[in-house]
Amino acid sequence: MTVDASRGADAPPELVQLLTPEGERVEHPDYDIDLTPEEIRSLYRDLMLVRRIDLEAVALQRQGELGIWASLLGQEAAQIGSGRALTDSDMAFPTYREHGVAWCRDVDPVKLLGLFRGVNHGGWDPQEHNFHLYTIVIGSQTLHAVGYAMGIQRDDANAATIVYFGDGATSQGDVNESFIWASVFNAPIVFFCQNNQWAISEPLEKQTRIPLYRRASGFGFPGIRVDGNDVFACLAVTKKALEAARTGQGPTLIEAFTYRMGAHTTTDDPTRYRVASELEAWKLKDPIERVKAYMFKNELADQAFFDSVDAEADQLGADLRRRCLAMPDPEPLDIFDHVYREPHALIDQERAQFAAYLEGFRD
Ligand SMILES: Cc1ncc(C[n+]2csc(CCOP(=O)(O)OP(=O)(O)O)c2C)c(N)n1
Ligand SMILES: [Mg+2]
Repeated sequence: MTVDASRGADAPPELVQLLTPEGERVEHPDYDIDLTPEEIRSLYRDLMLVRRIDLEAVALQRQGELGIWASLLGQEAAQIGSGRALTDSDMAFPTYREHGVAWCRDVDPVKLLGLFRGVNHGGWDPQEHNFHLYTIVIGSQTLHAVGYAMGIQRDDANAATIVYFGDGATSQGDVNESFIWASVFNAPIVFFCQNNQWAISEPLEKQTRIPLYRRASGFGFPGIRVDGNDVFACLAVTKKALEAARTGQGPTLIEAFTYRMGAHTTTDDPTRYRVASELEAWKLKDPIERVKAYMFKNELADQAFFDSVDAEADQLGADLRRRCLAMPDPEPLDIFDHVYREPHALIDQERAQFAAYLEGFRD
């Protein structure tokens, strides 16, 4: 029997793209989007500002002001496109890299820095922003998100849940279990996998033999691969998947095909495990450059606009730095606060023990 390589698991992967790396607009029969010049300028501004937040954070870490930082460099379009697809009542569950989504949920970027500076445990109220705290334990947030989605399903809320995770996370049991629960309960959730090609030093080939988006069919829901460096396509695809979730059509897996242009975190040195030419090839697919090229070609903005965004980014970076350095160190005993919602006898005992220990340092 011969295998038809154009079908099934061997078929070449499809990719939804609305804007080429050269900045040419392309049509797609299922995922078109009509954006006004103002909306496009706004997306460009978002992309530029989150890249600046990220650059400033990397610099702060290098100068010893943050303990660690996980850069989003290269993943701006995946995050802004999906983040801007959310409505206020939708709920997002991030990993530790979703600074662009945090921006879309109106989380003050200095609050992200607090966690990486070690002065708080994630200093925003998830309910206020409909943006959960960062999760470091790979993939565990997918279970939290499915539970949340099943909750809003039972509340009959007109809302959806989106959960972010990486290519490496797809090998975790938690992620696979969450796919099963979401599928059989038809939960209103979008699984947004940013396939940035690497899980620290492990390449994608060590996670999967088939394109990740195709995994969804084995669980019984649709999967789609989108150009993760194309903000228009990420916006269009995520909007449609969220709407499907809100209208009772259940989960979707979106694989945003992108690239981690920086190190895994500031503790990592990617030159030890990947070749420089790979990064050079992806630089040509930069998520911001293509929007800029498209805007130039179609005269959607003049030089004064681009200059004003650069100036705003400069100001944001400087302001972030100043506010980061001004963050007070926490009181050591604060670590016992907010462990539980209510007072708890064991925590009270541990706090008292630690207070006595600290007393031992006084002269
Ligand atoms: C359960 C668990 N195992 C291992 C780790 C260590 N770890 C931190 S990040 C990471 C790689 C994650 O890769 P991926 O899911 O592709 O996300 P990315 O960092 O590329 O965004 C690993 C293994 C962890 N944090 N949690
Ligand atoms: Mg990855």
